[in-house]
Amino acid sequence: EGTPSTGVVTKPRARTKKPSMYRVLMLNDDYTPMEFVVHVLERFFGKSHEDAVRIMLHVHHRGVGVCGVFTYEVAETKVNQVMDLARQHQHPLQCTIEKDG
Ligand code: TYC
Repeated sequence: EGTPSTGVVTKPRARTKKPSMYRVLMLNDDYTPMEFVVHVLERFFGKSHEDAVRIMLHVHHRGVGVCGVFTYEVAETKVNQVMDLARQHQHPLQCTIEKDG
């Protein structure tokens, strides 16, 4: 009667939950040069030149766009890197974080 024993013992996996993910959003403004935004997307978000141009134009036309999705600490670091470089160049470029999902 019952399931025949195989002698194989399986250990229940300790439950691990996936970390919450966060979108880094880029906001449009009237002053930051398009080439600067493209450079930021290539340098800090690892985008190809073609993808960087596409995202920049999306933001330019729609007002906001997603640069990438990261864990909170990584997203925060990216935002700080973008804002620091923008400040150094005296561009008003703004970047924010929002929870994914
Ligand atoms: N609107 C800017 C311009 O016309 C370009 C721009 C694109 C600025 C994306 C910010 O996140 C941005 N020079």
